[in-house]
Amino acid sequence: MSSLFPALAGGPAGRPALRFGARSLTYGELGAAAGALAGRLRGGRRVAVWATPDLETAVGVVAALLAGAAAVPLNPRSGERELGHIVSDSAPDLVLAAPGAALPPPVRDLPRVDVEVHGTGPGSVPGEHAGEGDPALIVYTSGTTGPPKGAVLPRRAVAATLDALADAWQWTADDVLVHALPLFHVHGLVLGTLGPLRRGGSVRHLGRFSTEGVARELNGGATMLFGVPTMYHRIAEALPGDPELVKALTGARLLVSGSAALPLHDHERIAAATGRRVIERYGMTETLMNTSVRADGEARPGTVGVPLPGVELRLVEEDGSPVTADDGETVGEIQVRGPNLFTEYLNRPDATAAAFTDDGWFRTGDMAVREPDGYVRIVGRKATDLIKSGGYKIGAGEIENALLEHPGVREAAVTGEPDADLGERIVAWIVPADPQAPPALEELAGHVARRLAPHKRPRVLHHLDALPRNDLGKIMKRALGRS
Ligand code: MCA
Ligand code: AMP
Repeated sequence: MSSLFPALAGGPAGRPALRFGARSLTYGELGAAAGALAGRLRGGRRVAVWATPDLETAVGVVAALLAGAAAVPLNPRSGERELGHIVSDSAPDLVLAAPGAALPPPVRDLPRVDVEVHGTGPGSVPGEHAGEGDPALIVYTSGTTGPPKGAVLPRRAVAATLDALADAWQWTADDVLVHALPLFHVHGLVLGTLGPLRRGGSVRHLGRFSTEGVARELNGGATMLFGVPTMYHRIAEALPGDPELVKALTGARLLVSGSAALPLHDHERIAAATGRRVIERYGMTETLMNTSVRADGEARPGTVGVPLPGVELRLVEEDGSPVTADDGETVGEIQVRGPNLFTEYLNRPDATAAAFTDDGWFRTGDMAVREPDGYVRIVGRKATDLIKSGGYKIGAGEIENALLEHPGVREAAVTGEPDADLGERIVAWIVPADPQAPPALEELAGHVARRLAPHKRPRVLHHLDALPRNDLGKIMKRALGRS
């Protein structure tokens, strides 16, 4: 198949490719380092990558893809429970990590290969011996219940989505992207890292998000910013007192938000301070990118734009019939079809089958309306048990299960409630085992953070005498919070 990274073999070797903090690699250096590592990985099937926000993560993933293996990015902040599940479910041959990175137990037991970023390669980048249907990445994503599922993303999907975005955003080798997104999800890894490398452009990763970092890089030559709404919210808050940030956003070629809805208030505050419009795109781990406001189109706040080239999108009624009225009012579930889709949930044929209609459309679970001119406006989600906090998707069920493992918890329910910064915040409702000594929020937050991941921890806790249940014993979450 054609290469995922033509610029690695064909472009000018001195061109900047990656910069993480003070460390950087040109295309020549990246080709040498990733090429050498790919030589060691050749013949491998699947490799885990300890996805810290470092050069090594980017080099490790590129090397895996050059070798024709699938990369399984691991969140280094995940707890033992979550890492244990991902490692046993994906059964990687080995783990790639930065030299010196401390790996916790379930990952530590895998054969380890350190990623050397200044390795000397064979002088040429190896050809990519993999078919377009072969897996490129396995990215774990939460469902309403149970542990996260591994979405198997073929090489075709990565290439298709990045090329469709290049078309929509006029994204070229001249672009310098800045972001601070985690590298174990699609947004930061596929769009934010593989995207610039496929174009032959460059990326500067901030390591950790700060408005100062965004201002510094955009004022220092970066052209594009990618972020989740929480980041744009923090930018909107900082703009009135930060002329450098105003200058930075004003001068950027493209400001893109995704992973959750950017509230209109933040859209408007940014536009008022800078004269610039943030554009939104809509995607999902399973589908990569589906729609976007185009760089040459009208930036219409509150919408996620139009389907990307190659993506078929329809809205469907409750009974499965397609919505025919593009009237901006009729709500339906978004279903998509195209080369950007995943192939399956790893080891979960049941879940894979349930995710698709008989005629091959993927059910996103997102509810939307479509304007007469095709712009899509997302209005909600089908599942109330999915929470989006800081741009992370979090299943209520997995947090409830973790809470129930705490000795102080007899019953637990988890909901999301609006939060100006995070979009939604996680709320835990528990019936304590001992009403005289109910566990405190910090205790339960630490418990969940250690088992699952810090972003899954509850931020609000309510103690109840009993959970509201219907006649069948099912918890009535809608009744929570109204008492
Ligand atoms: C706090 N911390 C704890 C605890 N409490 N650690 C352990 N135990 C505890 N009890 C720590 C955290 O680890 C962290 O450490 C710090 O306290 C702050 O945590 P938190 O409040 O959660 O973080 P934040 O500063 O509020 O983060 C906001 C953020 C983040 C930077 C916007 O939410 C983020 O990076 N979001 C991006 C999500 C994303 O990329 N989603 C894409 C998936 P420390 O201070 O050391 O950091 S969606 C996707 O891919 C689809 C395809 C799409 O459409 O994009
Ligand atoms: P994830 O499963 O973590 O990949 O998150 C995918 C989900 O994020 C989608 O199903 C949407 O609910 C949500 N999402 C992504 N981008 C947007 C956006 N621009 N506006 C609203 N929701 C979004």
